Amino acid sequence: MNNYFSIIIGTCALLAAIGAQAADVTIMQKDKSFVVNGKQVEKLTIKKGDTVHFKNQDPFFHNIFSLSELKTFDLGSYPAGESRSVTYTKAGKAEIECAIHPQMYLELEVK
Ligand SMILES: [Cu+2]
Repeated sequence: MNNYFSIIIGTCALLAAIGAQAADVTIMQKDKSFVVNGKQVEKLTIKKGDTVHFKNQDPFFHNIFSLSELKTFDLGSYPAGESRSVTYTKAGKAEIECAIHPQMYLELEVK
């Protein structure tokens, strides 16, 4: 009986550990720049499995795309208040850009 409970507890601990690894990272699009925790950023490091949410906080449209080999995507253009998300499942480096504002540029490192 003890072993049975050990297996259950062990499985729960393992699931909790897997769940804790993947996080949600919110990047604001504000004043035509990328902002994390109130600070303008041009570089950001996240963990493998993390989901990045790009939230438009400007009163105009933003776009999000990346041509990086790590993960190529174009999440389209979207208005104020909306957000788009992307999950990184592999480690590496990616460049994130906005097709509407060429000055918006973010170097993402996935560890
Ligand atoms: Cu933009």
